[in-house]
Amino acid sequence: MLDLTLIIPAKKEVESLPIFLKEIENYNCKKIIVLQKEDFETKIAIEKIENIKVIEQVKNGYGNALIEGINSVETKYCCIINADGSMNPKYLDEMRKLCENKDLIFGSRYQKPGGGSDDDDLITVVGNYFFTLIGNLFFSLKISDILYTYILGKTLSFKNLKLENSDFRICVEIPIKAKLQNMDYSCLPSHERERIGGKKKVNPIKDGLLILSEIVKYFLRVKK
Ligand SMILES: Nc1nc2c(ncn2[C@@H]2O[C@H](COP(=O)(O)OP(=O)(O)OP(=O)(O)O)[C@@H](O)[C@H]2O)c(=O)[nH]1
Ligand SMILES: [Mg+2]
Repeated sequence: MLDLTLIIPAKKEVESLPIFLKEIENYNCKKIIVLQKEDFETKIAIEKIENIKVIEQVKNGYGNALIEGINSVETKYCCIINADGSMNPKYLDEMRKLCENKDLIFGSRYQKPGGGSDDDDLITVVGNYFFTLIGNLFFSLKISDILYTYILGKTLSFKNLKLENSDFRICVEIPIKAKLQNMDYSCLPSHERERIGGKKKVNPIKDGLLILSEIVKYFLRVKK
C-alpha cells in the first residue's frame, strides 16, 4: 500500500488518535494528520509517533482539513479516515484494490452483508437514512451511505472534484460532485466502531441543516 496516503482529520482527539495511530503503525502507507494550529494537546500526544506527517490547517473546519489534506497528497491513492478510531482500517486493502478500476470507493455502514455501526444512535440512524434517501432520489447517486466519508479514491479524482466546503457539508459535496462529473464509484460494506474516546464534533441539528442546504443547493442548480 505504498501508493496510498491516509488523510486523518483530527480535532481535539487526544484520547483517540494515539491509539488509532498505534493500530495502523504497521500499515505500509503514508499518513497525514491534519489538525488545528492551536490544538497543542493533540500535537503533544502524537509527537513521538514515527512515520507520520502532521500538517496544521490554514483555514478552520472539517472541510478545510480534508481539502488541505488532499492537496498535500503525493501518492496515486488517498483515503479519508477519521482520527477517532471509528473507521476500521481492515477495509483499506480491499478498498484500495477495488479502486484500481474506479475513481472513488465509499465505505458503507448500511450495505449488507458486512455493514453496520456500533456508533449510531437514533438521531444519526434516521439522519443518515434520510440524507442517503434524498441524495439517491435527487441525484440517482446509487450509494447506500451518503455521510460516512470513509472514502478511498484516486488522488487525481479527489482533486478534480474541486471541493469547496469548509465544514461538514463536504460529506455530501463529494458524492454529489462525483456523480455530476460522471465519475465511476462504488460502495464497500464497512462496520463502524465506537469512537475510542473524546467527544464528537458533529452537531446533529446545526450540521444536519447545513448538509440539507447543500443537497438542496445542488438540486436547484441541476434543475436549472
Ligand atoms: N482537522 C480537523 N478535524 C476535524 C474537525 N472537525 C472534526 N474533525 C475530525 O473529523 C472526524 C469526524 O468527526 P467526529 O466528531 O468523529 O464526527 P462523528 O463521527 O459524526 O461523531 P462520532 O460519531 O461521535 O464519532 C474526527 O476525526 C474529528 O476529530 C476540524 O475542524 N478540523
Ligand atoms: Mg466519529
